[in-house]
Amino acid sequence: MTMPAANPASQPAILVARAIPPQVLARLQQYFQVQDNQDDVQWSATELAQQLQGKQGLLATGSERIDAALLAACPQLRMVANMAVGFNNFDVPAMTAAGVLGSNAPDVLTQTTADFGFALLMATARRITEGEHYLRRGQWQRWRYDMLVGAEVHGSTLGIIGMGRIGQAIARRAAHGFGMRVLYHNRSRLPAEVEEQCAAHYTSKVDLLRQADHVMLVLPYTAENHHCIAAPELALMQPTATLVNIARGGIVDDAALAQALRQGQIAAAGLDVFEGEPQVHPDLLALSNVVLTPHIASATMPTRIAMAQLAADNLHAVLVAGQEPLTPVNQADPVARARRWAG
Ligand code: 8YV
Repeated sequence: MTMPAANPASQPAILVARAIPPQVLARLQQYFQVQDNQDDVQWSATELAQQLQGKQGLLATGSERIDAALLAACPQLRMVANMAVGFNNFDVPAMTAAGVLGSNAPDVLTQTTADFGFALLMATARRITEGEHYLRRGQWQRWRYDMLVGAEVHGSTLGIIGMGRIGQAIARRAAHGFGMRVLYHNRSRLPAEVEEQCAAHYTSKVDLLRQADHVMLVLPYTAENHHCIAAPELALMQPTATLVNIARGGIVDDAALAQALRQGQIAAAGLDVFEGEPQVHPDLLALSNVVLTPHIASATMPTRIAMAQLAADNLHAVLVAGQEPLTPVNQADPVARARRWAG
């Protein structure tokens, strides 16, 4: 964003669905008539549609569902910019059919999220939170050779399911920083030079689950990926293995995972995302061999500012500069788009 629009009355109207970093909000206010939600009120779908009346743009987070009903109720809406790389809150075909553009926020969170994936892997394999709870409960009386022994991380085999930008950033940390053997499974195999940079070997999902000491999930949530890890997949893993999910709730069958952990079918899990979050399956809460975090993989302030700024830049590109989104997730149907833009 460079030049403010000359006449505030002619500025496009947008809604910012949740609280965002104030410096990004201030920049948006230079170009748009902004209705913000810095109180971070969580609206129902009906309330969101009400708040969106007369707005051409929406800055959303992963929490707002953008579907056919909302789009039909908001005929002036032209563009939704998600402050998240994942966009499973978008019904993309419905947006495309309605002539509404969507964007996500890739790249800006890749390294931060990969750092967190590694932190969760380390905490899970080396039983860090379990150790802290043990200490805080006053159970640490003396040293013992087998007290809270965990699994090796360095030199072990990491299996990554979902080898997009974040998966690749994790592979580089694993191979080059920890001397790990990296296996990956992905919808499509990566070009040879990318495999080489990541020192990663393509395998089937079954072989990956059988061979990996640690399995990391970094794939997008789609209908096909629902319960990609459920009882049959957990049964393939080693009893000493750990599972880390930094992708999305619903990719893992949380009830089946709790059972596998309880029965010692796998050793431990690190979870940043949950089915039906912010609710967490009670069986997971009851287990000590799970590290649980509240969907914070991208939570550093520089990264959250960059995510909000990229969403703002996408709105600016479309609604102020008359360009295409910088990081689009769809190409709106041209006839429906022309109709909406004319309305
Ligand atoms: C967000 C995420 O914090 O970008 C994503 O896809 O999962 C997180 O970084 C969350 O979706 C809120 O928008």
